[in-house]
Amino acid sequence: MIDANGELGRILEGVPEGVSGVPPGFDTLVSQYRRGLTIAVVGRPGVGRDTMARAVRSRLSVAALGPGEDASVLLDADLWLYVLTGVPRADDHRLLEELPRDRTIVVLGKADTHGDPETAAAVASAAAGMTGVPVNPVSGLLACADVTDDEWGFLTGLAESGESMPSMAGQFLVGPPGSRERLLRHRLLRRLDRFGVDIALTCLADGTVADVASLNTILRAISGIDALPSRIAGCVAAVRRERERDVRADLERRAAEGAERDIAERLLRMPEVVLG
Ligand SMILES: Nc1nc2c(ncn2[C@@H]2O[C@H](COP(=O)(O)OP(=O)(O)OP(=O)(O)O)[C@@H](O)[C@H]2O)c(=O)[nH]1
Ligand SMILES: [Mg+2]
Repeated sequence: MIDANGELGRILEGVPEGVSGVPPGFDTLVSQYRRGLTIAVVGRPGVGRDTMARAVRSRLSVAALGPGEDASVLLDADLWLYVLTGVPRADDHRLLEELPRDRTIVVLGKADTHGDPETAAAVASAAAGMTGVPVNPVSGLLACADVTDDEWGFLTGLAESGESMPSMAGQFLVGPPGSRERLLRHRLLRRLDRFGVDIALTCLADGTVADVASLNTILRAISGIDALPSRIAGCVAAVRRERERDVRADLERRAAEGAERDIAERLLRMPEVVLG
């Protein structure tokens, strides 16, 4: 632990009082320590990692790296968001074991595909039992659905004509091939999937939503994404410890290399830096 009131702590936290500011050459160390939190979204291929990364970026305003990133960039993340789509398989257990437990959040992604929130919660709870960590059901798709005015107008028309979501999603795809109607139905299925369209039509039919903004609010609430900030907050202390370890390693390297030995050694010698 680095004592926030000691010289190094003050430099890192940007409290110049009592110290002469960031020593020359040490500004990258400080900016590395203070950089925003980055979450790497990981899991088996096809589980919805890209969509989940988009949801975290757009809904939680936290930097999220998707599967397209370089392995080395992913390794630099502060936290890992591990996406399951059911109870964990052998591959999931193996991948999870490689991640630091105190900086990994596990979610049941594509939670909407379980048909109803109770079933998704039951699967998440079974997955939690098998992994030994909490598992939140989250639908990345619904979290960042953002129904457009165009889609809203179309959905309103469907609800007015008494249409509901068929049990087989394919049966929703009616209309002449290439027509606007068929195109919009296709787009809605791709962007909201069966459960999202069902929710939209149900809410329109029973008058729960009066405009597109309230529909988007409901979709976001159902998505489960808003349970993640408290899970992230629960990992912040571990992230801080990891960054402090990085600071120590950087100072030790500088002291060994000699270029900034004096100041690096001084900062390392401070009693506030507890070894180990
Ligand atoms: N219903 C539903 N579908 C989803 C969700 N998230 C992703 N999908 C769909 O799952 C498919 C794969 O999504 P991606 O986000 O690309 O998943 P990925 O893990 O990056 O997969 P690859 O790119 O195939 O490796 C797409 O068709 C998405 O629309 C979700 O929360 N709910
Ligand atoms: Mg993808």
